[in-house]
Amino acid sequence: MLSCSFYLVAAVAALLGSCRAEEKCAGIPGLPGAPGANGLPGRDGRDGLRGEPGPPGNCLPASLDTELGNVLASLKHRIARLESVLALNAKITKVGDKILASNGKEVNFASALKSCEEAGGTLATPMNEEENNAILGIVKQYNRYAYLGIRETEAFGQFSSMTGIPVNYTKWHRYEPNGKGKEKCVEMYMDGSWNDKTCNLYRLTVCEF
Ligand SMILES: [Ca+2]
Repeated sequence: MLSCSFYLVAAVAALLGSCRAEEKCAGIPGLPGAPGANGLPGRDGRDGLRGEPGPPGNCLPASLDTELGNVLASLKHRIARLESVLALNAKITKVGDKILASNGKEVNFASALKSCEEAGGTLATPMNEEENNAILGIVKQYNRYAYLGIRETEAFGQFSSMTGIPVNYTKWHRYEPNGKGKEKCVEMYMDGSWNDKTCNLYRLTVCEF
C-alpha cells in the first residue's frame, strides 16, 4: 500500500514539477472574441505632392485659326453679296445693323408680329430718323400703312418697343397720339408719320432682323 501511495504522489509531484519547469501549461486555445466597434475617423492627412501639368486647353493652333479666319471672311463676303442681290430686287432694306423686309401681307397687329417672330425677327421699330425713312420706303413700295413694333404701355400715352424699352425717338402725326388708352398700336402713314390706332385692322407687315 505504501509503495502504491508513494508512486501516486511521486507521479503528481512529477507532473507538477514538469509544469513548473516549463512555466506555462499547454491548454486548449480559447474561441476568438467578437470584433471590436469601429474607431473614430482619423485626422486629415497632409497635402499630397503637386500633380503633373494637365493637357493643353482648346486653343486652336495658329494655322487652324488662320484657316477659320479665311472661311469666315469668305462667308461674310458671300452673305454681303446675297444681301446686295436681295436689296437690288427690293426684297430687303438695309439700315445700319438692321435688315427690313415685308411679306406684302396686310393683317392685324398680332398676326403681323407673329409672322415676323416666326421668321426670327420682330415688327419694324424705328429708333431714329434713318430707320423711320427706311420703313417708309417699304410703306411707299406697297402703298399701304404698316403697323410698327411699338405699343402703348399700361400708362396711357406712354409707348414702348416690343421688348419694353420706352421709345426715345417718335414721329407722331399732328395731334397724335390721341387714343387716350383706346388705341394701343401704332401705324405708319404714307408720309412716315405715326398714328396710334386699334390693333385689329389690316396693315402691312414690315419686319426687322
Ligand atoms: Ca390716333
